[in-house]
Amino acid sequence: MGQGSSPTVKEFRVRAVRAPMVEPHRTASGVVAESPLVLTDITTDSGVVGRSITFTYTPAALVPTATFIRNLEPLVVGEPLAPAAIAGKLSARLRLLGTQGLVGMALAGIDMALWDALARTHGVSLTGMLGGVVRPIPAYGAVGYDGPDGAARTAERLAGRGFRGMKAKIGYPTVAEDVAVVRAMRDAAGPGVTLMVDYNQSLTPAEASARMRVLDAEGLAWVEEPTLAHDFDGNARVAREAVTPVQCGENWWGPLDLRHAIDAGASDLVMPDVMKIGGVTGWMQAAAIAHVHAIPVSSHLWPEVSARLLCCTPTAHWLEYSDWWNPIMAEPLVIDGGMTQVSNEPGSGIDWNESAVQKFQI
Ligand code: SMN
Ligand code: MG
Repeated sequence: MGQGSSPTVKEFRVRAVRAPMVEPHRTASGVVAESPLVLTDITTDSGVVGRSITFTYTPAALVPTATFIRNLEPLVVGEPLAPAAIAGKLSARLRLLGTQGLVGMALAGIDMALWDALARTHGVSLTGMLGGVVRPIPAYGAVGYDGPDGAARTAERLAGRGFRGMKAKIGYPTVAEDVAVVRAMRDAAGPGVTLMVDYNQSLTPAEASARMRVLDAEGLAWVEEPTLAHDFDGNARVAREAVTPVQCGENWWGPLDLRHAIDAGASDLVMPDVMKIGGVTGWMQAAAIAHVHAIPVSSHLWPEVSARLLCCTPTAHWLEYSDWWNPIMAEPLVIDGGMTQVSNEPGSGIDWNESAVQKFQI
């Protein structure tokens, strides 16, 4: 790259891995027992490599997503390393097909790898590349759908590691069981720990409102996805009737979904997922919309990238901590005293543990 000239995109390397999870993650809407991941490495003509993770939830979507990312390579190779411009070009080219689902995931995988490459090209962290300053963000841990005893065990472990927030999966057959889990978590975590709950879209709006009349007494920081993620009217009804703030976002496809949800009053808080919201480019647009509405923004999975993005998010709230992908990471995100510890190392924090990647590659 000569002075004044910018690098261009040279090539993609796309690999599919199935990373095992130490413990399956249970929710009211199913179990996640492993992480099917597409790892994308994009090399520039100056030899810099940017990397990203695409999480396909089910192994059935793994190879199709990897193939689709590979198929987009010819549209990106030779382009200047300008992630927002490339995102605009790709979404325009795919407008007739649509940019949700696997298409959106593939686009986000490319976008995140391009931003990583751009930050590394300039020798700055992703936060610095976006004009922010790296700082600690409060992180919460996950309590699975494991009943009161399981919730207590996990809550005690998380509190022992210094987490000051934790979120339980609920949606048991009765609200009394939901309450029992919250209380078990509180007793085990001790005083001063912020508690959240997540229904994973398992209730109807009417059921959710009825359960919230009971759960509102528990002092929760939020109730997540009480009903279907795209039933904005339904979530708005729950949000109107409940005292506990409603939190949604992990299933919104792009900043437009976030706008529609906010317009509908469907979510008091928002937690976009950096992949489904459209990569770093989509996240920054979503963060701006949330900012002008004064809505707190938390993250969903992607702890390394999200820790850096939340530093550039004016209404940053909580980082969702998850260690699911640690086995394939060279330097998994560090949490200290319940806060993210991010260095100023160039990029978005994604580097592979190559021997693990090769072991789990399919
Ligand atoms: C979740 C995320 C990914 C898989 C299962 C469940 C969850 C969360 O809703 O909030 O982390
Ligand atoms: Mg959730």
